[in-house]
Amino acid sequence: MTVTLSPLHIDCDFDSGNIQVLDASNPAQVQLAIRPDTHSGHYQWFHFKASGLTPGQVHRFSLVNAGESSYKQAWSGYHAVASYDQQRWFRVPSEFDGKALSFALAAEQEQVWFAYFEPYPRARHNQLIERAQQIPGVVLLAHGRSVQGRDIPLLRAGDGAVGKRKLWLIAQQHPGEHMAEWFIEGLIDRLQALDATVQQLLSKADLYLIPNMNPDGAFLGHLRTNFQGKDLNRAWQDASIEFSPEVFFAQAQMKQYGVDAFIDVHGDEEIPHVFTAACEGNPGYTPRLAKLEEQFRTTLCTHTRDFQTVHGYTRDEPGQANTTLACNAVGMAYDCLSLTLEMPFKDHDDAPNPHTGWSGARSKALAGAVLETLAAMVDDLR
Ligand code: GEM
Ligand code: ZN
Repeated sequence: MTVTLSPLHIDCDFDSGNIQVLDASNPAQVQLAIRPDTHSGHYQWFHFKASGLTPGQVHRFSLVNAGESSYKQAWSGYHAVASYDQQRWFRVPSEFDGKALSFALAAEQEQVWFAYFEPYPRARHNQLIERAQQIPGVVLLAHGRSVQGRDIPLLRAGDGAVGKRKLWLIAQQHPGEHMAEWFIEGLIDRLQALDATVQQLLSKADLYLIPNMNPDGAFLGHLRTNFQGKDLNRAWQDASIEFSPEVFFAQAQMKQYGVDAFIDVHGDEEIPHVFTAACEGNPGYTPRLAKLEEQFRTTLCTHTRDFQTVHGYTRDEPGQANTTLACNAVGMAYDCLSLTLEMPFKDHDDAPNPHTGWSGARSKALAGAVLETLAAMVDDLR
């Protein structure tokens, strides 16, 4: 008796959804493509729902244009994430043949979500901002507006008293790097716990947090750019209300309140490790800043196995930094410790977790270690 399987229904009409259905007629081999960012050629982020699965049946999905994506070399060693409930995400063995990224799932339920990384939903962002404002000492200091008019909250933990250090953490300039807002959620969880380390840190410093710098891109399922097609992490020398209001807002707030340390939270497509990039290529870079960067890295290593200093980006040559990047622009403007913190889309191979790879939960835990690190070095920042 031949069993005819009905075609699957593929949907992405939701927050951070991104897929293009090429041919879903064969439920055993579904042909898909990733859609580029609006007004930009960048693409790599995908997120879609497949329904009509047959439990027990192996369904195979191919992203046929992966070989032309923004970071095509990053697909080797990468495994897609899946979830039956949008809460618990797990890795699905994937393979890249130079053109398509394919993954197969022996369905356990009739519907499943797939994504490039565990998505951070806008609804969860809204709840996070509400929850944060219930924490004693945390205020919504200001809010900017994205190109499409979405809210960009700036939170401050601390009273802003004169003499306190101003520590800034911004996240998800690159909208597909959802691990970044998971990180900020972990940081806010620690503020809510208000343990001794956090109390000690907040007695000397205020934290300025922008949990999502690019809400339009995140909602639209972009990898890299805002609604105008602008890479916000290349907009820090020429930000404008029209093309990059998100950066324009952040810079205005930094100018108003000052900056004593800055961490720009990102995700990296290719390197299977957690690492930082710093300001060694900035004009005016000093041994003081070099020492602070090294102190941050070595201290963070003592607080978590999910960080390392061997793998990362090539260091910039002296005076050769691209100062359109947030890390370099802020480090130069405020002569302060300034870092890009990178978490992997794959796994942190020094402490791998094959079931989840890098995940939202691990991003959250890393934030706690970063808070411990900032508390340990707050007296040395100036
Ligand atoms: C990166 S930051 C690149 C920093 N490079 C060096 N050599 N310091 C970007 O914006 O390209 C951050 C990211 O995309 O995650
Ligand atoms: Zn990035």
